[in-house]
Amino acid sequence: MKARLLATALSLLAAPGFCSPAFDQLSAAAGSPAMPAPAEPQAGAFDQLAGDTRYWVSVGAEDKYDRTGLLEAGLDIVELKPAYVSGFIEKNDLDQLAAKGYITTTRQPIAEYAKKHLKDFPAADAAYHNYDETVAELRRLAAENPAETSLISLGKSVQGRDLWCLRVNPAEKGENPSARPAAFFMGNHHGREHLSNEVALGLAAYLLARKAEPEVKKYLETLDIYIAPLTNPDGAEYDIASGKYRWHRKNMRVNADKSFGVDLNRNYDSRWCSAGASHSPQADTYCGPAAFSEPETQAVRDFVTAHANLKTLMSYHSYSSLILYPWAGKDAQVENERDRKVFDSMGKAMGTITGYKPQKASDLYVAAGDTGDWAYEARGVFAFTTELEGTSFYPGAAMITTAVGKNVKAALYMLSVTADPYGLAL
Ligand code: 0X9
Ligand code: ZN
Repeated sequence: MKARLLATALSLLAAPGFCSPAFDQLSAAAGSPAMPAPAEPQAGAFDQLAGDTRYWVSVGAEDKYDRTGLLEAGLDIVELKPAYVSGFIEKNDLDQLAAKGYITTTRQPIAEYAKKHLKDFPAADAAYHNYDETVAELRRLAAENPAETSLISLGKSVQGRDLWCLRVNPAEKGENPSARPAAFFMGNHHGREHLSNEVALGLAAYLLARKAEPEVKKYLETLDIYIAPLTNPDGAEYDIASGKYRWHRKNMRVNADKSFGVDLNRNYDSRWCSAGASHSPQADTYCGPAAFSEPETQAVRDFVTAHANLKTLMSYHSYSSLILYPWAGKDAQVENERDRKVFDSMGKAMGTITGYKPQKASDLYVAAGDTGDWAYEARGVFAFTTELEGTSFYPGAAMITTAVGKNVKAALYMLSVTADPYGLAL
């Protein structure tokens, strides 16, 4: 692996845009004196990151196997290019990367990175909904559409916030069972992915504003629709609590080593922590002490388990413009041919509608314990992950309208096949 990654790093250096730290790091890997340790984050202007020991790095990675290994080494992959990836990593894990054969081409304390990428919340991004505003919007939608909706809590977060879910079904309310085929849309499982909350909220608003139009009316008359926009409320709130973003991905569990946060999308009981996740509590890809150790994943598990009528699921994330489907946790396609046809066909259709690229999740990297793998494995649900568009977790308010527009169309497609997904495999 070392030789391969070294070749990757050399090719990176030939590319424009790579500066001297990359060269220094490569020299260090080849046996020259090590690059001096970067300055620690400065206190002051970036107090929201005080004590945050993560670095923004770029690391040579040629394929999904390299990327999977990097996730296991604690790298939180945020951006992906053919020859390298970029993302956040704890200083302790960064210090181990060279010994594991990885070549780091850029490295920057998160506070330095933040200086170039920071946007305030909510001043510049007031259109985004924080927790209270999300709850208020869900309550408004429920109050204005009492005949069609009910509001349920899927459970509570580590810090005691409710995971609210709007049920759209005129025939049954609250926890009442329904024989109708069900679809579940969830957002913001990762704290900093605020656009995913907006897409789920936008979908709820769209369906109710157009409840009298023939297509939506048909879904309201035949389906059981659930929308939970904020499924990691503590993480999303922490990300914005200081008024400046913190790039916070995980929930707010206080770990055994006093670090905080478990990656909810590595905490499901499907090949838990077997690939693409870290056992190190400080890592952004920390899978937790056990599968389903977290109340937020327990809540999703209990909801999915209690609703045998569930046929389809969409978990919104950001960013990369992708439509992902199982398997994520192993380097294999779904074994059952009919199921595979359904996944392929739905993925293609939603890819065409959104312009996002459909692929099996493990083609990006192998990462076990995500929502989709578990929901499909445990309950046969056709479960997808959408990585919304953009080039940042904080793409600005203008992107809400475009992302909601195309993803509502894809959601309508998902609803159109929820009654009979296997109709796609005939
Ligand atoms: O890594 C994740 O949890 C998801 N990407 S994100 O940037 N939103 O964190 C992708 C999950 C899909 N699973 C795999 N690609 N294996
Ligand atoms: Zn995510």
